[in-house]
Amino acid sequence: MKLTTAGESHGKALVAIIEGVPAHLQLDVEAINGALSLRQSGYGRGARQKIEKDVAEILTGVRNGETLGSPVTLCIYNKDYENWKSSMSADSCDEGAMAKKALTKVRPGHADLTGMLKFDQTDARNVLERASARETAIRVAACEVYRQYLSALGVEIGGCVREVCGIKDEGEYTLDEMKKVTPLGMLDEKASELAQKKIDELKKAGDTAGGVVEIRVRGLKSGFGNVMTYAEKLDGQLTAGLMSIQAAKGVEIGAGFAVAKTSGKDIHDEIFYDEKSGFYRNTNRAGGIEGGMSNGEEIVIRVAMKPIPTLMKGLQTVEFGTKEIATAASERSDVCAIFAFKVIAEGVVAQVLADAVQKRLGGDTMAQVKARYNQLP
Ligand code: EPS
Repeated sequence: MKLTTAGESHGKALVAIIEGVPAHLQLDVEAINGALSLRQSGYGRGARQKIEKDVAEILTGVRNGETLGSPVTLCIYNKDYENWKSSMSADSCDEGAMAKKALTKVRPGHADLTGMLKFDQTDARNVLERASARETAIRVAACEVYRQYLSALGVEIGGCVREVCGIKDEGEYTLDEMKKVTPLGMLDEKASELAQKKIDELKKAGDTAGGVVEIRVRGLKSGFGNVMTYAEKLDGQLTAGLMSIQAAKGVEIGAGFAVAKTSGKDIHDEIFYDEKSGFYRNTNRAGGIEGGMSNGEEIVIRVAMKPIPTLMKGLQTVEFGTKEIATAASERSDVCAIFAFKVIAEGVVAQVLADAVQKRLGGDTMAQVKARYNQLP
């Protein structure tokens, strides 16, 4: 299933096309819009979310609530476009309005400078409009289609926030507990309170915060992904998918970097068998993936998000035209978008796994996919 997204942050709309969705997947549009409103929420979000109320419109590929097997097109109209028409219109922009919105004091950590050099631009707006995490609105909508595909097979995804700017939640939680919605996505109340205070302090200082999210998947049978070809390894695909999220800087699967701190005896999950459960393990340090394939245990992934690079109190930089020392541009920004990051990461995990399932099983209809899935051990 191939996903393409398009759209500028302050352009008319964001669009996604998904090819290869089997026919007869019942699409729950309310759930798509529920995921969109979750993505807009969370402590530390900025003023743009007060303007937008993201709602997805299905343009193609669905009839009477069911997919047809044709490309599915989703669209979210940007309400803010009304305020940006004169500088963002596809045909005739006003030169003065474009100059007013131009960004040349390139932001460290953002795509501004490298993008301008790559695409031969003198205004970073021509890069940042696409680099912006606004793109994740339509990605979340599209990923909800993949999530509903997995859900039809009994595969569930949940997540929580594990860290914000050094404040950690190290509690042990089940996937069901992770479904609880909290202000910051952190489940430990004390840690969440501390993190919210930290966000308030950073806001006052014109600064931003990142964090770590944990994503879990329950119910995926073993054998998805492929040990035989490096490109099809499931951990590789998950990592690539998650690293494509704006601001992602690191991915750990299972014990992750901790594997380097101990010996093989303490890190590998011993294998057991009984008649009722078949093969099983009592530990899951592999995070549900061995040899690049799902092993039937819960998939456990952590992703690190860097602090958003648009700081209200800008860092030192160079003005693109004059090459003089400057303070980086400070556009309206979120202080911390870790809750949104969690929602997006869950969606991306759904996308990668649904793709792996469809690739292995094939099928033109959901009935065929389900029958093939149910036959697997
Ligand atoms: C975002 C919308 C953007 C930013 C943010 C994510 O809106 P605007 O640029 O109009 O304020 O709030 O994007 C960034 C953090 C960024 O660096 O571009 C959204 O809808 O998620």
